[in-house]
Amino acid sequence: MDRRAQALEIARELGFDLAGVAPLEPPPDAERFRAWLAAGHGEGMPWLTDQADRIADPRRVVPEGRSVLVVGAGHSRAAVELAGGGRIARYAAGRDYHNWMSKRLRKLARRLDQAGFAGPWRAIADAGPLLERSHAARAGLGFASKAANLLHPRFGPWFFLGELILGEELEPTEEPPPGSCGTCTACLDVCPTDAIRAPGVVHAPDCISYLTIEHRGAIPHELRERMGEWAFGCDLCSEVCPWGDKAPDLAARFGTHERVAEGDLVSWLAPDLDVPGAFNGSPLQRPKREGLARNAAIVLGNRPSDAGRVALLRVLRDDPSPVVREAAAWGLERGHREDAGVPAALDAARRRGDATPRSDS
Ligand code: B12
Ligand code: SF4
Ligand code: SF4
Repeated sequence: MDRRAQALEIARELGFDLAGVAPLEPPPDAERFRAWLAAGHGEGMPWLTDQADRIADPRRVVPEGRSVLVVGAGHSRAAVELAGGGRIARYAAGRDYHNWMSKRLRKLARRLDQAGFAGPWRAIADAGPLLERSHAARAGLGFASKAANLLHPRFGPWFFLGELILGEELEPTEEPPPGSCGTCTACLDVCPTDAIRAPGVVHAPDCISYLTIEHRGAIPHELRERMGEWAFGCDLCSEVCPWGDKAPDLAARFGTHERVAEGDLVSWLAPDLDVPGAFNGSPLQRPKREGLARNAAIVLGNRPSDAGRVALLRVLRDDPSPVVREAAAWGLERGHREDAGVPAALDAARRRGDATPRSDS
């Protein structure tokens, strides 16, 4: 067996569904990435701009590196809805894939080391300075799509990526699996915020995934109704993609976190919600308490209920965060304008200055 086949076999033994090799050199889409940043599509994520040179040329990250072993792990499962309403992205329903991926990449490095492959062993899973989809396409894990997601004939868009940088020059994998979007435009048509500006080009500041996970402070008013039921992430452009129709059910792989299985959006509004404790091991920790409560207030406005109204009124009066109080005012205005007690509470909030957008906390 040649060296590349041996390395890929070890990756599959460790439970990765997909594996391939790309050379450690500027990824095919490096210039596209720079143009994307220059056009403001990455606004709000300074870590991308700050590391742009390293991302566009990963030899700056690991000068002794020679190859990138790219792996993929499927996470397809049925849609996830919280009790009482509110949706979260399927990838976030269970255990945090970053931990899953990082642990296995470390194991992979150990196994390759034992098998005599040369380091350095730099593992990357999402947060590292690498244009993952582009290296993954080069390594044969899938093909680029109009939604920007990398698609695979078996998993559609429903798979995560991770990488291990080796010090050994392995023969790159051949071409990506065949496939293309063809004339389909379903993802462009379904995106509620028109964030997919052109095929393959997502304007992150308008993407619900960015707004609900990465964005700090108030969410722009004009995008709130369009968030609909999405309280964390968004799967719409993946759900409509015909390439994902036959993906296997892998719900058991990452499981379902108990706060997702049993909790509801109203519980996200508790002023003393201990997010690291309540969402231990879950990706839902990322927006912190303020972000989760802000998202919940907006979704409860879009999908009104009695329990939501009571919780929003309490938040408007008492919540320590001005961002959350303002989101509660918006939610009440949108979903409960005429309901008993709401106009008076909104008047009082306006007098205090709580019903105007704030991004300062
Ligand atoms: C920043 C980021 C985001 C931002 C910006 C998204 C974006 N489209 O750039 C936000 C917060 C919005 C986001 C959202 C999501 N993300 Co994200 N994100 C990243 C991150 C950290 C960097 C991406 C980046 O550099 N973007 C810059 C652009 C230029 O690069 P790119 O989109 O990767 O480039 C490809 C396309 O643009 C395409 N392309 C460019 N031009 C053109 C033109 C044509 C004609 C075509 C066909 C294609 C094409 O080619 C490139 C290579 O494939 C990566 C991890 C990483 N380190 O790479 C994860 C990553 C891309 N995200 C991922 C996921 C799962 C998501 C969500 C599905 C999560 C969710 N359910 O809420 C959504 C999907 C939104 C979408 N349609 O892209 C996965 C994607 C897996 C896959 N199979 O593709 C990644 C790889 C994380 C991981 N390790 O698994 N994400
Ligand atoms: S994740 Fe949602 S908001 Fe973002 S591009 Fe896809 S459909 Fe649009
Ligand atoms: S929904 Fe259609 S256009 Fe969008 S990524 Fe999937 S195949 Fe391509």
